[in-house]
Amino acid sequence: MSRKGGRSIRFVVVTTNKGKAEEFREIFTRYGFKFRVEPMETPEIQSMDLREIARNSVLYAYSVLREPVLVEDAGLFIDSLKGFPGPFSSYVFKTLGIRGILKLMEGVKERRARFKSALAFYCPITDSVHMFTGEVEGWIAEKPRGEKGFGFDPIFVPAEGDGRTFGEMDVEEKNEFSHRARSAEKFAKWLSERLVEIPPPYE
Ligand code: ITT
Repeated sequence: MSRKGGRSIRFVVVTTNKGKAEEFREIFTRYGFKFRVEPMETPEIQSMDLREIARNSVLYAYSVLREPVLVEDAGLFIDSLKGFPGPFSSYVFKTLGIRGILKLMEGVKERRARFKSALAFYCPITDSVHMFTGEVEGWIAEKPRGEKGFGFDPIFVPAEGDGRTFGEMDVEEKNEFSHRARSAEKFAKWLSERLVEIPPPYE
């Protein structure tokens, strides 16, 4: 088993996002997994469903890398904006940015929001995509706070926290609540339970 015996499938985490990579690293190192991060761009299909986007990207990544591979797609869903920016979060972050979102939220009292994560793992041994999801509820702060994390972290306050934004938390703290930590922990537990016999060349 991967955790006890150190026996684990080698896999590749494909992401261009250094913040994400750091969060995965903190979790997967705890499980003793053998993995590397590949900053490869994958085409993102247009879909309202993060799972469909992640599934498509992981199959593309596997077609290039030919190794067990993990891709995650995430987004910020704001209730009063009917779930915007959701699957468009990456594009909206680069265009409107945090300021743009705060502008759209000016004078809005209902500030509930959630981050969602869909993690897709393609396993050549089972020849299937295994999907894991995670969510965190919270609200949009009035002003950005904190320099840590990435993306919309400075304006997201997790409901289970102490009022600080994700931008004010270290990776370990963010990983106690985050959407990504939740999907990654589900994946990590699933993988730990299955790794008994790993055929070469994947061990
Ligand atoms: P890869 O696709 O290469 O992994 P990306 O940054 O494009 O990197 P996503 O499409 O999954 O990743 O993420 C979309 C955007 O949503 C991301 O750029 C951030 O702006 C935002 N986002 C996702 N997860 C976040 C988080 O934990 N904290 C803050 N913003 C986040």
